[in-house]
Amino acid sequence: MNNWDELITIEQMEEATRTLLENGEKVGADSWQQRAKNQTPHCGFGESGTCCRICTMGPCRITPKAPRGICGCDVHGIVARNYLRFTAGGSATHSDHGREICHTLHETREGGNYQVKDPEKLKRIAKEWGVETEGKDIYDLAHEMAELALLEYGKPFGTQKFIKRAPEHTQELWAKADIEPRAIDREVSQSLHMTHMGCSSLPEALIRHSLRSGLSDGWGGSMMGTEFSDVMFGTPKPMDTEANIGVMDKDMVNIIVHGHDPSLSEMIVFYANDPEMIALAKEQGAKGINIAGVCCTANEVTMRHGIPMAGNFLSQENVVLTGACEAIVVDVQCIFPALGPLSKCFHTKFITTSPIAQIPEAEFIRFNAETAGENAKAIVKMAIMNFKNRKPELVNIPQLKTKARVGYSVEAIKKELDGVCNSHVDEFGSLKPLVDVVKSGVLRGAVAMVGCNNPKVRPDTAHIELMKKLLANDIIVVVTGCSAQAAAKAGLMDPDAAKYCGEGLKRVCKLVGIPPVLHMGSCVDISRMMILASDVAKDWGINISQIPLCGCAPEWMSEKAVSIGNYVVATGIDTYLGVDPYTKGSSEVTELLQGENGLCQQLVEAHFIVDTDLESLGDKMIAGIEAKRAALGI
Ligand code: BF8
Ligand code: SF4
Repeated sequence: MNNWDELITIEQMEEATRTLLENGEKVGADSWQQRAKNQTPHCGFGESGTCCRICTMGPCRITPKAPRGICGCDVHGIVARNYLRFTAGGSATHSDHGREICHTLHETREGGNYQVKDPEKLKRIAKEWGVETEGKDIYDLAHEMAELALLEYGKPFGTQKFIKRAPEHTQELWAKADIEPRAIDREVSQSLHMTHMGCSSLPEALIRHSLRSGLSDGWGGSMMGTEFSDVMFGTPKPMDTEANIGVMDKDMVNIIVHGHDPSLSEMIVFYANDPEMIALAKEQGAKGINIAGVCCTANEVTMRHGIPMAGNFLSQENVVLTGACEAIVVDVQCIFPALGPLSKCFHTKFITTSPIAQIPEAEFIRFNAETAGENAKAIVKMAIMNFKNRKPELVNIPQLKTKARVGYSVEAIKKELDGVCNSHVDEFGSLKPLVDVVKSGVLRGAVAMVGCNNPKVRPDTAHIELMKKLLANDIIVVVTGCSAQAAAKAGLMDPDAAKYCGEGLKRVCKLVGIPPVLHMGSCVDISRMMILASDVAKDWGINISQIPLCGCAPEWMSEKAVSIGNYVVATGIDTYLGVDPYTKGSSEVTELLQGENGLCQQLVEAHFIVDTDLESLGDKMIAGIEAKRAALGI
């Protein structure tokens, strides 16, 4: 058993994975570890961004002998076009998730499958948007707001409503740079238009639009996804839970929820607690029903219900390899197609639920708002009835488990601080105490650590090692996505982990009663981080770019992560990447994105820093934070 006082090490996690892979070998299962080997080395043109297949005169690949594509596009145009397309893929994906949430909001009914759980938050947003709330039925208001929110996707004129939340200076920068996000679908469509054969090949124009497309995600689609999820499912508050593969239970029916959209997982969680379902599970010989999550779905349900986190992106196969997973239920994004054939090697039911993510060798149960209750019940029942099909000789649940305190929405962070300092600025308290401890140097600054796993980086190592280094240097870490789960799996979300921190951070954690790594949610919830940064800047009276703060995605892999990177930089926050965004083939594009005086820096006062060396990435972050402090004279 793990000793709670110790962090779980990467080696322990790798050893657990090794035993799981052995389990897989017994039944002929494939694994990402093997497939990554088969795919190595990767295509050098793809990795440097210098292959264009936008039209069928190509594909054109740029070499010293062939410096231009057939149409005459040079390497810089090709790399920049690829970068914008990559960004647009991410903006579309996050924002479409947000759109689904807005549709679900439109389906809320008194006593229905979906309800308004945080009416105060809905009213606050309505006021912000200039919508009358007085005397209105809360569901009428929800439907009106849902329609307005859906219009944010395609309105013919104007810009995203939520950009008004940014400090004035930031808004001015966006206006001056002509990157204020307009309708979300417009920014995504324009990205495809600009990169169509025979349109833009000017790198500055393509990168500038990448920032705009990213902003339509972070301050548009993602922010609506977060805010209206809170309205329907509740705004997260601190609560205790557990993490790592040992949260699966050999005596229970294990249902794993995986994907991103909380509309599905909320319902599954609800029916897993239904006495009728629990009784059925007992009839089938199980002690009960155990729900655990993988990827951002895990983050959504852990933040609001304290559901344990079984793992992150590169541990999604591990949950099936335990031989104790009755069902893995997925909605959208980051789902390995490998789960189809893998689940067939075990008794696991692999259930897809969204027309957006349809996968071979899965059972498809179409989930929609009107029938959500029935759908969820059918899925839970299917898992229960599958318990008897387990093969006991294949059950192997590695006993790795940590404690984690989660649930740090911006509202919750303010409340926690207020509990200590009684500064009562608005109904939630204020960020002033946080500003004061940063000013005084008790905390040196903060890092927002986000993003995925990627086989190009030893899984979770970059997240965990960088966090440890930052914490030791009195830098507080806020996390989302798979980075959050990496932290939780290691034990860094246990409030006791404060003892690994520098003296200043240790004191703050003890005083406020928080862990040194704060779980802020899923990847769409990086919008929470944007609000936090904005509010800190306002409370401090400085610009976002002056705060001793940076973003970091050390193991990122997806298009969504690039979209995020664009809006975090566009918000004025330097962003450190541990994996290259396929731009190294162009010195010009590299300079525009990463130059200390490049285009991004000039337009939005922040830029990207790419370094695949872990130590040096960490050193650069710390140096960056110290430089911001020095510039402020603190
Ligand atoms: O949206 S961090 S692997 S799960 S893309 Fe995916 Fe990356 Fe995980 Fe969530 Ni985000
Ligand atoms: Fe080649 Fe130009 Fe066509 Fe791209 S758009 S494939 S560079 S001809």
